[in-house]
Amino acid sequence: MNDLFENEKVGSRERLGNDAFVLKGFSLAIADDLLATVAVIETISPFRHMMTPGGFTMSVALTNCGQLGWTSDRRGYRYTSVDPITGNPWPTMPTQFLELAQAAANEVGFADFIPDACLINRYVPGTKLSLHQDKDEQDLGAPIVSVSLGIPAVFQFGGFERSDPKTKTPLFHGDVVVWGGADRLRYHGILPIKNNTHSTLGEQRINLTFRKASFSELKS
Ligand code: MD3
Ligand code: FE
Repeated sequence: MNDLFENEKVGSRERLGNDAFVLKGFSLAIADDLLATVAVIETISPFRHMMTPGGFTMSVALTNCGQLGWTSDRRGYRYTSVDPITGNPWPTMPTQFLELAQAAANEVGFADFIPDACLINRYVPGTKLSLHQDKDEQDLGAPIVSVSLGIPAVFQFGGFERSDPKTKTPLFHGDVVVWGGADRLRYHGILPIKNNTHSTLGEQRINLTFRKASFSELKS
């Protein structure tokens, strides 16, 4: 049902801003492989609900792969090379992930995107991600690439102040979004996920967010 709806737009591009694009269905052909790889990653670093510095437990469950992983606790948000739950490095970023992120960035004019962090968010119906900016990364010149899998979400895209007007964009299984340049620091969020079932993921949405968190080439 969702796949059918979405498929009518596969291959097209929507512009959300000067430097922000939705590539409809860009990852559809390899979506099953991506999900099989996420299943392996979560055996090494499981999904968990992190606590915000303000003391709230996030409704999104997350894990990471790559040299750096995004984490949150009472002391703040930051990137770490070690998973605080396992005490081990985050799982290596699969070549397939890296190549997908690179290809998507390249498609809209960001050449040579080499992400060192892939945050993997897991949503179930009712999960939301409140309006925020991504500013924990050192290299704000690099774009961010996001891959949506599973049940649909509505993405909110605002301005540079929390109160600025927002647009709403539905994101479906296989869609890839690239943000950079002028749009990199815009406020954004995910509205509460509606009840839905996806043919392979069931009542879940998985989002891969690729970022360049560090200036330096870290050793693993
Ligand atoms: C827009 N994740 O993890 S896609 C996040 O679908 C996050 O899980 C959402 O926002 C999700 O921080 C939205 C990623 C995204 C990331 C950075 C952005 C969208 C962005 C920076 C500027 C504008
Ligand atoms: Fe974000």
